[in-house]
Parts: sequence; C-alpha cells; structure tokens
Amino acid sequence: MSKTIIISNRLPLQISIEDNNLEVTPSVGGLATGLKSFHRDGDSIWIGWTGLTEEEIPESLAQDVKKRALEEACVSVNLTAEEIEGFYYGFSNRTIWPLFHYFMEYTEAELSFWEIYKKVNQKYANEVLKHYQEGDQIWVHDYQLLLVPNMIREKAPEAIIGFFNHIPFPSYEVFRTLPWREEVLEGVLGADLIGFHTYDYERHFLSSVSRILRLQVDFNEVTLPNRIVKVDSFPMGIDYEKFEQAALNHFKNTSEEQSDLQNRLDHHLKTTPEAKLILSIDRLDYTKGIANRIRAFEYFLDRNPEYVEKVRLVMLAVPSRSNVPQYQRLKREIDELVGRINGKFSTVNWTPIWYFYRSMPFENLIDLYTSCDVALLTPIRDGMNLVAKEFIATRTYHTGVLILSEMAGASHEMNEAILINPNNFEQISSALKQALEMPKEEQIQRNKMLQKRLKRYSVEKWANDFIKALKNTKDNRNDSQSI
Ligand code: GDG
Repeated sequence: MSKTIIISNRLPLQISIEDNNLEVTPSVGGLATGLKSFHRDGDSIWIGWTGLTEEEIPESLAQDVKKRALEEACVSVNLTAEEIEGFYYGFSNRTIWPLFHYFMEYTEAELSFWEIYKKVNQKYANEVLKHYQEGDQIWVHDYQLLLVPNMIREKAPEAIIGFFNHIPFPSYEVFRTLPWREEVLEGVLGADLIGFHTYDYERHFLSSVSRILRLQVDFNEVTLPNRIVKVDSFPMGIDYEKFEQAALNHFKNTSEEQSDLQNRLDHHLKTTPEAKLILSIDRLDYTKGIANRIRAFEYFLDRNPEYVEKVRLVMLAVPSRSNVPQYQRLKREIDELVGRINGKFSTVNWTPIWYFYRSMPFENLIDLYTSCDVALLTPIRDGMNLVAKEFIATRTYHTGVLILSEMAGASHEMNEAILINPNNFEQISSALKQALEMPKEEQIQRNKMLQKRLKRYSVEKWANDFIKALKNTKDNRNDSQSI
C-alpha cells in the first residue's frame, strides 16, 4: 500500500535529554501545529530533525532517540552542530527567511552557508530515498528544503513529489538578487506540484521561473523538457474542531481546575471590570511587527487618554532563533519598549502591557484566546498567520474582534476582520478604538462569517486537497504517456 512521506526541517516532536532520560514534547510553530493532525490520522511517515545535534546524543541513547521518534511514525535525520549552524541558522534564517519576507537589508549572501545548505538538503533527500517505495507520495515542506525535490528526482525520476512553501514567495525584483537563484528554482521544480498559501506568492514564483530560467509558463503550469510542473495556491487552515472544543472545555472548568494564568486573567476582570484585554501571540521574529505594534499601542494611549486603566495589551512572544544576531537585537528592543511604555503609563493599579517571553502549553494559549476581547496581529510580512484563525475558532460566544495586518496571507480569507497596514500607527490606533467600541451584534455577525469559512477550509481539507492534486499530477502523467 502506498504511503505519504512528509519531510520538514523539524519533526512535529522535539526530543531533549534530562538526566540521561529522553523527554519528548510537541514542536511549536505553524507547520508542526498544522500538519500534526493530518499525520496522526493518515498513513504517513514524517522525516525531519529532532532538535538534538549528533554531539548532544550520547552513544548509549542514539537508538532510543530513533525508537522514540518511530513510535510517532517519525524518522530522525542526524545533523551535527556545524550543520545546524550553517544550514538552519545560516542559509535558512539569515539568507532565505529575510529575503522572502522582503528584509533585504538583513539578507546575507554567504557562500559557506550555501555550501552547507546543499549538503544538508542532500542528507534529507537521502533519508527520503531510504524509505521511498514506488507509488508513495512525497511531500516536502518549506524554505529550509528548497533543493530536496530535485535531489529526490535525480535518483527516483518516477517519484510523485509535492512541495509546499509556508512563507511568502517574494516578487521577482527581490528574488532575483539571490546569488543562487537558478539553483533554488531548479531545486523546487523537481516537484510535480508546488503549493503556496496565496495566489500572489504563486504568481511571484511563476514570474521568477519565466524570467530567470526562461521556461515556458502557461497559466499555472511550467513546461520542462520532460515533465510539466503544476503550481497552485492552497491556503492552509487550522484544526478548527480542536480549538473550538478546547474553548468549550475551558468554559466548563471549575475554579479549582483552571490554570494560574486564568486565575490571573480573572483577577484582572474582577479588579477592573470595564478594562478590556488586547492579545498578541507570535514567535519573537522581526517579520511579525512586534515593535511596531507596541509603538502603535503607545500612539493609541497618547491620543486616547480615556483608555488609561481601561485596556491592557497581553503579549506572548515565543523565543525563536535566538542564535541569530537580528533576533537578539529585536529581543533587546522589545524589552526596552515594553519597559519604557509601562514606565510611561503605569498607575498604582495598572500596567498597560503584560509581556510573556516564553512558550506556553496549549491550555494556556486557550486561556489567552478565550479571555481577550481583541486580537492585534500586525506582521510586516507573514506567509499565512495561523494565530488569527485560531483566535476566531475559540470565540465560541462569537464575540471578540480581530485586527489583522493586510500583509498576512490570512488576510485574503478574513475580510470581516479589521484589516490594517502594519506601518500606519494612526490606522492601527483607530482600528483599536473601533474594535474596543464595536457593538456586540456587529462582532457576532463578523465572527460567524469567519467561523463558517474557517470550519470549512480546515487543515484537514488543506492537506487532502494538496494530496489529491498531487495524485492527479500522476494521473496526468500517465495520460500524457499513453497519448
Ligand atoms: C510559519 C509561517 C504560516 C505559538 N506560540 C505557542 C504556540 N504557538 C503556535 C500557534 C500557531 C503556531 O504556533 C504559529 O503559527 P503562525 O502561522 O502564526 O506562524 P509561524 O510559526 O511563523 O509559521 C506562517 C505557518 O508557517 C504555517 O504555514 O502561517 O506565515 O511563518 O499554531 O498556536 N503553541 C504553543 N505554545 C506557544 O507558546 N503550544
């Protein structure tokens, strides 16, 4: 029987070693959260890195690491500390990530990063080839593995290969600045089907293919000498029921069962009953517009002093890529901004910003989603943004307002949110006022429409649509062979 082989940089589980014992925890992040349910319910294996470098795994535990991963139908790829440095922190996060998010000034063109990126992509491809059997579907994910599709194709020309890019694909004018632009495009074109979150990213990719590689592009097909590659958009959804159910369960909790965080949130409601909570959740990343958001909140308080003591920004920033200098600088900038604004506006009973710099368990995310009145998500660029969708799924009373950056892929499907330009503080400030004063009936009306759409376009549908389209490419290939 055929299976699906999923390949991503990280596995959906993270393994760590405490006192010579293995600890397995779920990975946090968009891709892992999204695909986990597809993997759990389907016939698939997942190939990726566990989070431990070869040097960190004592020989006595090496087999156990493999075994623990296999229990979850996962296969671990072994990477050394040097490989992680050059491939992950280097080329992936200092070259491709900033370039694809239009942060050209952060983009480093370092030859040694590129060399190691190629080597590590080959390692992933080799691991796939070990597990691949004819008839399997191979599904490669994201910007860390752009070369893997073609590396597999070279050894298994008949393989059915899909590639999905979780981050934006930049316009040709930006992409063309990459020194290794041809190799990157050729790497991805090893796939039969290439998916993006939005139609815009799809068009940008096709425009680069036609202008850089001079290949024939007809609507959404690229003609190679011996194959046709399909390119399409598949906006990723969430496990809607999981979030909705978690919110429903949350409201059933007795006061003894609820978390310390929820107690703290309740205390806020009791002591300042008219005060509203504004929520933001993201990885601490310069693409997420966290500094802009804090400045816009300051702008809002400056211009609307009647909201002092009446509103609070609850901000969860999850530590991410803290080895990369820009992330370290951003962390310092955010610490300073939060300190300055809390110093400027705090009163004896009130601090305007509650800032959490950590990862939280799922139950606490639900506490935050359900207790806040407004979600303020202001990425400068974002492939999709699942947090926006999760917030809406947890609003089981249909109240609450989402303010979302128009630079997030999710904004294309979420027109009922208040859409803003993340660089326009004045606009964010008026969006906050509009959200805080929005009549309940209007909130309910907007959310019901959003919920209906998100429920329908769940992550399960996203994955099934992609796999179905991938299988169709095989049928098309068979058809064209028989002509
Ligand atoms: C990339 C693209 C695209 C966050 N903090 C915690 C936590 N999370 C979960 C959220 C959500 C996920 O992580 C974050 O997803 P996003 O989509 O918002 O962002 P990225 O991590 O940047 O993801 C993005 C995505 O891939 C999918 O294609 O949407 O554009 O950049 O699911 O709930 N989960 C837990 N604790 C936390 O503290 N448990």
